[in-house]
Amino acid sequence: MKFSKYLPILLILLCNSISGQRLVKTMNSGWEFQLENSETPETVNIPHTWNAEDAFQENAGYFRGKGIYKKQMTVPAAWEEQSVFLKFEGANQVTKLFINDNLAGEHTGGYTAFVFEISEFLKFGYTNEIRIEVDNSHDLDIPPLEADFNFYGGIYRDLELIITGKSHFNFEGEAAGNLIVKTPEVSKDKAKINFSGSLIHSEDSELKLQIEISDPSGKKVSEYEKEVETEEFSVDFNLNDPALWSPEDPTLYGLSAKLIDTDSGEVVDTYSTKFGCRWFKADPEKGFILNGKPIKLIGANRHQDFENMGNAVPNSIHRKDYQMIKDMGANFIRTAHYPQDPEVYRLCDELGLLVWTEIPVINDVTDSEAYHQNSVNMLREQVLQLYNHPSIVFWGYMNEIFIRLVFTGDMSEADKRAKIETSVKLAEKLEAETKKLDSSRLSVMALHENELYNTSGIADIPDVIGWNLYFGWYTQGLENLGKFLDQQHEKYPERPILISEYGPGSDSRIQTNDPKPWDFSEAYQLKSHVSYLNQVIARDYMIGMAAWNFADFGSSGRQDSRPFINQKGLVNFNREPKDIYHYYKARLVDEDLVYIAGRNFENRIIKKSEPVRIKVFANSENVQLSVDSKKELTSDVVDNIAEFNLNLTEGDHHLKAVSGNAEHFRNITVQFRENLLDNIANSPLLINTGSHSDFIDEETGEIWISDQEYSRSFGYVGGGTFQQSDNKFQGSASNIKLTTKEPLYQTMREGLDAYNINVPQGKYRISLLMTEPNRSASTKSIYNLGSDAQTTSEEARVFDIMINGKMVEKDLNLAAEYGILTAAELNYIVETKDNIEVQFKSSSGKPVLSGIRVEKL
Ligand code: GCB
Repeated sequence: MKFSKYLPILLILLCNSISGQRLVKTMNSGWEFQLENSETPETVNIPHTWNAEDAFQENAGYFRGKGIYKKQMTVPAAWEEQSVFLKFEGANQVTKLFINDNLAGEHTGGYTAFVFEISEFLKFGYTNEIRIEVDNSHDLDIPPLEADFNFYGGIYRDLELIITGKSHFNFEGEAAGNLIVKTPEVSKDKAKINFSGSLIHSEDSELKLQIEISDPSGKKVSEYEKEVETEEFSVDFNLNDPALWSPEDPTLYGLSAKLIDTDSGEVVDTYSTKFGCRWFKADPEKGFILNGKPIKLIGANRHQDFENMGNAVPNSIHRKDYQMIKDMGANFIRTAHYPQDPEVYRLCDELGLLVWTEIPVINDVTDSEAYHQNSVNMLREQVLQLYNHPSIVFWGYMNEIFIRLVFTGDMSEADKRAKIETSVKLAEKLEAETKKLDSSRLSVMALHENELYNTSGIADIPDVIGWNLYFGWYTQGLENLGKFLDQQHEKYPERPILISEYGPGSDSRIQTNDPKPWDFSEAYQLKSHVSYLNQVIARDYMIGMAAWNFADFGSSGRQDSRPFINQKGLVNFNREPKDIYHYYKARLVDEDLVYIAGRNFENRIIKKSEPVRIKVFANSENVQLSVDSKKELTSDVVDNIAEFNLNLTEGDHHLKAVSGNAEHFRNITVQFRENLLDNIANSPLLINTGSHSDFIDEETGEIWISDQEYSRSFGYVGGGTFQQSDNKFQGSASNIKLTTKEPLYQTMREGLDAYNINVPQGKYRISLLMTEPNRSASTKSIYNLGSDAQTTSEEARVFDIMINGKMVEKDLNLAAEYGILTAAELNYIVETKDNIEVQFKSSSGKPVLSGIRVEKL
């Protein structure tokens, strides 16, 4: 065969090219994994976390401890002439690497990369055992100490094996193999570039360093070649008329470097990176200035977890998220509350998103040398690893650092002072370290709404201040936002400020035309974001704003309308957009756009006298809406919303909205409340008692309509909407056990006398949905009331229920019989001529009713 005579040459070429290039490959697949407390190992792939499920389970307290990963690796004999490294893009939070039972490296911190050289531990030509122990136990010396998100444990980012020649670029230290490209001077005409780093020079070779810079089109624009004399290098380049990086035009330059063995000509190691040319500043009067032009930063925060995956998400999800953020028209992202996957920053460079990245020093500080040092290490790793990304403009190092202090009731004044002192000291260290490593970017910290940040002086430390502001949610009044900002601006005129977080929780299952704070409706989320956008855009001094949060995310301590999830996302945990995502799009993108709101509100069950309220998001001056291909209505667009009040008949209707060149369709169904009982033979009457919102059952599509007072047809008699005393939430913001329809049970009518339903003659099943909302309610049954009941501080809630005069529950104590915050559904069969009257009579405390279903049998 002709081919065979070339085979040796081919092999030589192949071996050369393998040994000549840096080889990088993932080591993600096929690990044996075992938690320290489990008996049996399982096989897993990286990215991996052991908390994807248990962080979302009842009585959370997800597992925080040690997980052990093992793998056999056959190491070719030829690698003895190479250097071998393992690179972790991230593992939460303390990692120990053992090669053949020898400790090869140890790292603290869950959100940055680290590299261990393993050459000296390997048996070349043999099978080697790799064991990795990762521990996410709570540790008072490691940030974050506590926060409103889950600290999922595991090797949750890619793991790479890297093979280079004996001489190679340096992997040691916090940069984890990153070599630094600086752009110390950039203008329209000229950019100065500096490339620096260090290398390991094996004794027996002469080396040269070759560097090439390519422009955004890939064309070589500059090069450098020199014998290596020292292990440190620093090379300057000049570019004329540089292409400037910006969100509209994210142009990237390339830099590639080679280490070449001078004698053999062999490339022993390579390194490549992208960088961009831009300049910027934060002006306390004019806001953010990029390449000489003001730009209002508008975008979102983003957590890194995803439904059913925890933090162990593949790069494809990072890509999807950032593409969605860009498509929304955002130009800004805060990677709250920690450095994210390396892929994230590559994406932000490429897509054109300005970035605030931060280290996870959140809520509280430990006054220990180790905590301070770990914080500094995290900061150094963040800056040195991410330095080259032109998208990054802010280095953040603290979030709401006094919140634990403010909310801890029993802290002594001396302890408070000590806490403030150590926090300020740490901030000073972190600021100094940031500036030492990178004086070209802006330092920033995020504060919660409290004057302590000003009085303690901590807010004077960074270049820029971000306020996390929840007016209209945690504190009263959306309109108070502007007042607060103006006061701050007036008091601290030299301080550039932005809003680093804002936004209410929302749940696609909760729909209303009458939104209220804390109702978790999509409508309130819209109302709140419109108001924030208007108030910030009207103020030139504001640098910008970042919504909290791009997506719903896991937080095991939370009990909102979906337990264990923070629901302030513009999109759901699975990234399905909520209405508000489309609103931002209409508000921020340039091309024609129109969207009929209410993807989860297509069934409108309204009073005959009420119009059907339709909101259309658009970015032109007006919107044309046609209904059933006939009526054509026009409405002006105000704040990117056109509103239509339609008088429609019962049944299905087809809506078409047109704005500029864009169109959007939605089918809606209208039913009149007055007719529901006439139709009860076909569909049960479902009422979300005690709530002004409709609740949509995701499993069945059934709609539990908002409550109404009885005049005729159906409704409550007496009582009020239940309001938790220590909480702004309408109803009880608590996980309700034994149901997935939490909001239905969370809201309730309390102290009612009766519920009337004027049904036609027949036989019915009445279901009463109830829960005891009071966490400390007495669970003593009525039969024990008396001497021992008096010893409990809480009054027992005990009541009778009668249906059409017949006692169906005597002395019902929900807490005693079904448990506190537990869903109870009580069903009764009733035959009647024309009416169902459910009466409630209290013996102690107020009766409650969360929902009522009337079904004709
Ligand atoms: C904040 C925190 C963030 C929380 C958010 C919230 O201010 O910085 O971590 O998730 O509020 O939803 O309460």
